[in-house]
Amino acid sequence: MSSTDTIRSRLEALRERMRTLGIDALIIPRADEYLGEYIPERNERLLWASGFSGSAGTMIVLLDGAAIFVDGRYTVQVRQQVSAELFEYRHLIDEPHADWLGKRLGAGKRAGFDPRMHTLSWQKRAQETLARHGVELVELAQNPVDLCWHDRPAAQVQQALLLEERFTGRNSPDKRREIGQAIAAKGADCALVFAADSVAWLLNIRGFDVPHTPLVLGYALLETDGRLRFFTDPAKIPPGFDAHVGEGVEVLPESEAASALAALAGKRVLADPDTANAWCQLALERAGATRVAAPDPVLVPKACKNATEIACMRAAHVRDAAAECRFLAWVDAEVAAGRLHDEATLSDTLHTFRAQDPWLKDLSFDTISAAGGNAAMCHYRHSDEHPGRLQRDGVSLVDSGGQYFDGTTDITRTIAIGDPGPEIRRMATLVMKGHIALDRARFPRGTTGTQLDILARQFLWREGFDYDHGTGHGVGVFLGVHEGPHRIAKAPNSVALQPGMIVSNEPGYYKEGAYGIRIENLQYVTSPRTIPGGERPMLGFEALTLAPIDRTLILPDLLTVEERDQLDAYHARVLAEIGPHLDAPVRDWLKAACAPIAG
Ligand SMILES: [Mn+2]
Repeated sequence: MSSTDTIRSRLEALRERMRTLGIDALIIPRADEYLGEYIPERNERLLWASGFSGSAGTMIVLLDGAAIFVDGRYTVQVRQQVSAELFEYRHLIDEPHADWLGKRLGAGKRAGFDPRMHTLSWQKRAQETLARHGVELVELAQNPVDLCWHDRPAAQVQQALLLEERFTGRNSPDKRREIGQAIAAKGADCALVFAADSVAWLLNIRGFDVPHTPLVLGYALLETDGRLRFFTDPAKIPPGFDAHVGEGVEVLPESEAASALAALAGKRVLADPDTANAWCQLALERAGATRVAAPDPVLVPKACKNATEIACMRAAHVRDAAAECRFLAWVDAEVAAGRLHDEATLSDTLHTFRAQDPWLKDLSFDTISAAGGNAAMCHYRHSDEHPGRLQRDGVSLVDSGGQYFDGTTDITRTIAIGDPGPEIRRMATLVMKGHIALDRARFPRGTTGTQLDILARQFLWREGFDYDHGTGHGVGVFLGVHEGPHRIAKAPNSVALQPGMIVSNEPGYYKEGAYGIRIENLQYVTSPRTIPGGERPMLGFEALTLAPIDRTLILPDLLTVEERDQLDAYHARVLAEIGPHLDAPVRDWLKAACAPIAG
């Protein structure tokens, strides 16, 4: 059976269910009941029903057709993976799917959705939009995909890791007490801690349930006194867990969550409508509990890393940088020898260098290895069958990271292949200037990433250029490579940057069809310091990522003396800290790569 036939028969099976349920449309998002960035294979419902494997998208099954909504990153991919015979392609951002659906169905029709797969905020918005067209949004008790998916993979059951205090710096009872107090301060009796990485932080555990992020899937109810009920598969809980988390933690199967939520009648329960699924919050409402809508109380404390966590991140970054240096030296040598490898070989070779570290658990995301014009696509993923090949006199972009037991890394380097010429060098220098300006920023308490974003873009803006992605995202410690609540971006964000927060610094420039440039380091916010001669203490950044930035891409004349000094000082630090971890040939390469910029 061709894949179009497979999908056609799956759609027919879904339509059969829809008729039984009396619904005219079924909404299937690329999300699962835990609403995280990565989802296990058995929860890839959108992939099963459409063939689309991208990380964002929504499909709608109608009785007489189907549509798939993806954003600009996936307009090419969706046409390759999803049959045009069975689906119409729609733009997720330009044409919000609820509005499209309302128009398409018209008054009196019913659209079904699984409230476990959406946030409460999504549900409220969709309901409002559909109501304008007279369409009813109908909650489904069971997911039609699950009912039709007969060879669905079984759940992975691997025991969780108990992270010792030498990695976390704080025990679980201490964290739970602090968050409990924050919950009480919001006037709530308890909180639904829904995000799996928040639960992982609270309990000092990590798991194997999804690729790239070490999560134990599940969610929790936390009381103001620090008592916690964790709803997950108890088979994942290892011996020693009780002693590890201290008193007051109960592990229950997820099937018990419904009755636990129903028992909260009359209580005030804090929940984050933007991150927790609608199912949990609707269950609270129906039980007669009062929802206190507020951001996940774990987010800010988790984002502000303590001294132990920073020390662990530093250690992981030194080893990761050594692997990156071996890789960069290898690329240089191969290109010099006339061997222009393909994107997949670069990605695999870098993985091999990282995997020499016994503390590597996984990559922190699928490596972006993009040669030539492919790098102009910010979220490019090379194909293993037909990878692009390095092109002489251009650049190659490699964005990658590792999940080590002591830390998470995320680094992008843009590598000159031969002589990239004056245009690429000029654009790389403008990107570099922005990266340096953000790196050396000083700012008072209360400053947000939104306010700092222009530092990284100013040189591009001045010359009439920009890039269409954020400048920096938060990063966890052996946890999510993308975490909030802070970020550095044009979009308004009201969370101030606080000491210990880790954030990426990744300006770029992309010329469609031609080339792409991005320079990314992770850095953390340093404690307030009094500036000699100044009045007020200022926060700043310190780089965690320690790998050379390709100096052959930089036009020294476009740098100020301060910028040159800053780059030279960074490279001197890279050489001093990473050099001792490398053997002779790579160390010699690093010495040359870290030499001061010729003035
Ligand atoms: Mn990043």
